[in-house]
Amino acid sequence: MKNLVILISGRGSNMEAIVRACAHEAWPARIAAVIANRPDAAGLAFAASHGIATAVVDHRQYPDRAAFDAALAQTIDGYAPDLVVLAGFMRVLTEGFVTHYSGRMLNIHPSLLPSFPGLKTHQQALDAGCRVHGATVHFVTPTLDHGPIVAQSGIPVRAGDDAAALAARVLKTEHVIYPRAVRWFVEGRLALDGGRVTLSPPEPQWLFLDDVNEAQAHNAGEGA
Ligand code: NHR
Ligand code: GAR
Repeated sequence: MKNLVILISGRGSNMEAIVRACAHEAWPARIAAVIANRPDAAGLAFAASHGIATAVVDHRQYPDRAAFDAALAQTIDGYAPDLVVLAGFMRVLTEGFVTHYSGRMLNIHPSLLPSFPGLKTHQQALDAGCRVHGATVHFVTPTLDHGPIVAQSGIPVRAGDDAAALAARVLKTEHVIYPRAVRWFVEGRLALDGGRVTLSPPEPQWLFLDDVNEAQAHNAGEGA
């Protein structure tokens, strides 16, 4: 049984997708805690209502990033995690913190890395005239949004899309690839080799949500 600790900053829909998949697919894992850096993070209520321990480490209560990260690590380590999952977590983490969780911390970033690290990724993709956009699950390394890639999802960019439309379409794919990637970790199927990830036994580490798939989902009554 592996212990997972999930860090959120807001809505927590990726956390929710992971909690549901863990329960429905009976992973050999438990969500030991959901921790937020904001007391008003909406996802905390979902976690609490599912009987999951919650905690808040408010970054505004600490003089600097190092002090915040030390307090956060102490709270996380109280739950003895095998894996730390960043799910819409919005604070950049110090090198010391990241090193402590080396090889056992995942993030989902809303772009096709290595394009568009950082913030406002959907607007960045529009401004660059991208025709394909997406999301990336990666191991967290000290360099922001640069860690080894575990899974990626793609979506088409359509005429008339704005950042909100792209964010919504990408988010649907995040809810598929992130639980899948966390499950691979839980099952002990991920190995790190020279900055690259191998999955064994292999299966596709990508998802493309194109018009055909969306039409099929819609016809099946699952469309938004
Ligand atoms: N920390 C390290 N060291 N490495 C990574 O790869 C990290 C990380 C911390 C968070 C998530 C990341 C994303 O997926 C993540 C990956 C926040 C910012 C940011 O600039 C950037 C990237 C990510 C998360 N945050 C501002 C800050 O000053 C605050 C923004 C806000 O509060 O809204 O920390 O995109
Ligand atoms: C997701 O799209 C995630 O990829 C992104 O924020 C959203 C969080 O949604 N993450 C970042 O931008 C990290 N900087 P959620 O709280 O509903 O999971």
